[in-house]
Amino acid sequence: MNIDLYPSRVSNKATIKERKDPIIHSNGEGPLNKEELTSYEDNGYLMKEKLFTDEEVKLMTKELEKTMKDNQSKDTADVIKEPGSNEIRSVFEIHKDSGFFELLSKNERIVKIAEQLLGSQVYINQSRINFKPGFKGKEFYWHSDFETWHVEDGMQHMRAVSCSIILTDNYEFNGPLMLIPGSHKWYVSCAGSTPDDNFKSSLQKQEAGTPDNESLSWLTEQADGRIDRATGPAGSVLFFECNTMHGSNGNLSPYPRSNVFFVFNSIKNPLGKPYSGQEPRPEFVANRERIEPIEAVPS
Ligand code: 6CS
Ligand code: FE
Repeated sequence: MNIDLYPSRVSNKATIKERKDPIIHSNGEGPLNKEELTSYEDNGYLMKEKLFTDEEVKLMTKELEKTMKDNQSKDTADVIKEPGSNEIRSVFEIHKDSGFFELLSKNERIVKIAEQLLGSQVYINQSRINFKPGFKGKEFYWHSDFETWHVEDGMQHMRAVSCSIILTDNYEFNGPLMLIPGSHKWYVSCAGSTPDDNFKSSLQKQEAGTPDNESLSWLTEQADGRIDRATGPAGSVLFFECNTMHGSNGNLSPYPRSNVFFVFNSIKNPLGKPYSGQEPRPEFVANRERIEPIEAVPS
């Protein structure tokens, strides 16, 4: 097993450690300019407004609705329902649909930025659509994706980036992603342990691997009390570093907050044995089989 640089869920006390990996793994060449790279380095995320046109968003929305309809009556592990309702919360592994979303996951406008940030060729570690329907879309509690991908999927280094394509306008009031700027520079080693088959509940409501109040308060203090919200029009794209602390409130508005997430991982950082010592999570949530580098498709 690779050396565990980021132990977590190994004691009943949370601790905060410094990040060991670089944030930007390349010499900076690529589509993002200097101030965008600096903003990503400092905050741990970057919003690219309207990276996709309204025409393209219309196509994506049509595919989103089709995906929702096709999965509504499915009772499979990769279709997650909202707690307490039959509303779809997430559909995973949409990049393997050999159709619209597979092509979108290879779009050069997002792949080239991922390669610039990760300093290598990339592959999709995980993909999903989070629907967050109006009225029924529940919260995603604060967490670092990397903490889960490290402990439960054996991702050794912080060398992955989530690319969230906004499909329906993300307003202040329909449960936008919230991020603690600068939180990616620290690693919260969470208290507690990992229940067996944790993914069967954590994708609906994450408990294990969530930071304690003291650590969260400390992270927001380092950010001078700032908590940012990733609002923006459909077609915008949020890139957020794998270790940036984020979460989102429930959606009490009539307006859905649907985003497509492609998690790009460096081909130099393939998943190994879970550091929890448990069985690996299933393929739909942690891709181990298809890790050939993406050939970006011009668009
Ligand atoms: O466990 C995971 O991989 C998923 N859980 C959350 C809350 N965010 C990342 C990912 O979708
Ligand atoms: Fe997450």
